[in-house]
Amino acid sequence: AGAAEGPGADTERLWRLAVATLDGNWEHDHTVPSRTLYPHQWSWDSAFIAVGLAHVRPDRAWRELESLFRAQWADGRVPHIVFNPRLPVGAYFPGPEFWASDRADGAPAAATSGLVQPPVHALTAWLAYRRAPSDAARAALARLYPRLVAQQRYLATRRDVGGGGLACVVHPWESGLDNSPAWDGPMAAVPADVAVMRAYRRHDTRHAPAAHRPTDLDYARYVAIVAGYRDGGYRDDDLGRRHPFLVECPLFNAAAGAAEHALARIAPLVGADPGPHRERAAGITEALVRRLYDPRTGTFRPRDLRTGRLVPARTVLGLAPLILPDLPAPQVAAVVTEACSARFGVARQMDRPLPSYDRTAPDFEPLRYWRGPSWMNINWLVRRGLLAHGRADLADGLRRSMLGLVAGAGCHEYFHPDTGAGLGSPAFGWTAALVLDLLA
Ligand code: 9WN
Repeated sequence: AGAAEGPGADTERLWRLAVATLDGNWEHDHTVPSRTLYPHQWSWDSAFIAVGLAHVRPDRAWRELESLFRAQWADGRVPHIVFNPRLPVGAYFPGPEFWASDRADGAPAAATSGLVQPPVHALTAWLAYRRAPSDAARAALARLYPRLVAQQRYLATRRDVGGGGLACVVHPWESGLDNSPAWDGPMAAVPADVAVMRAYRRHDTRHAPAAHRPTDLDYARYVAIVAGYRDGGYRDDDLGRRHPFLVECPLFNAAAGAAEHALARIAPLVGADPGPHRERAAGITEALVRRLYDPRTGTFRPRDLRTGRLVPARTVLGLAPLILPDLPAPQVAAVVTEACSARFGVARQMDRPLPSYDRTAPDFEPLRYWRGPSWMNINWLVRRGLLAHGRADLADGLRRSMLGLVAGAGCHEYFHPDTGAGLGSPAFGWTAALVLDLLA
């Protein structure tokens, strides 16, 4: 699309569309991912959105992050949803009454979920600051710093269920890639009753076709896992013995590693010592390679802690370790090979967008959410990884592909991986934000 050619009418049009989308989704102190599908505040959405806001409304970038971190729990966890009390019951399922955070120890005053999402916040806070440095931005960074450190500490201590130096996710929602084929194996072991699920009313399928969303069986399991965790007070002790879903995810842990690298950059600005962050970053990279890299296939894959095995599915999660600047050369080469293979098709000149799943797999589903469609946040992370490892040529191909998607379909939530057609929410926060970052 013309937007890829640099400044011009199309660039101007995309810029205005993205700014209008972010403005339309702004809600008193945060940005909703989507007015229809996700009308509350989501954790990693806010992180990506802050990057885009830094280009146009820097004060809002800090309000976005600070409102999220105000809902941080006493143990350091940053909840994946902060509920807006102004919305009616039923605005989203599962809503605050289901999560019942008010009955859990250490929960904040606001109603929240009890799960987390990939910790991309330190990275995006750093990028937002670099984009628009000011005294106010530095003061916001100084307020956020101890909270970002606490977020990392929670993951490194309470969530290292495997004991090998990586954090585990306790629910597919925590991965951010809810129904990725990566979770099929671990999810199959979760007992769930679809009939019980049907007693609830799903909210998502009122706003998007059911064929583009997770299935009822997925939802039955999502709800069952939350119910168990909630009934245990969202406590993390003894998870290995009692929790049905425990997985070490390469994207989640790459985000945690990138967070330590970012904190090492932030620390001197706020009068803190970067040394411990550098050490922890190195530890995470080493653990990722040791625990999640499979030399036989040359891929990073999630480890199911219940079986001890790496999951077989080759998903876009496996490309995420590229965001680690200290990823060793053999693993960089392997991930680039995987990215450029027929499975994912990254190239200088891309003929189709980057899919969320191996497009050669027999169960590749081009319409169903994280089982095939292309997503802007993942594209953005992979692009950053390619830039970090000297592959500006491939990063540029990805950038043009991303801009082409939005030029053709608008700020959709996800895109058909063959046709580029827009799917899910048509006015999606992080798509708008990350397009601004590409255009700036
Ligand atoms: C559950 C908000 C969120 C994203 C996730 C995406 C989707 C929620 C849902 O929407 O998840 O958290 O209801 O499907 O999978 O990555 O943060 O945009």
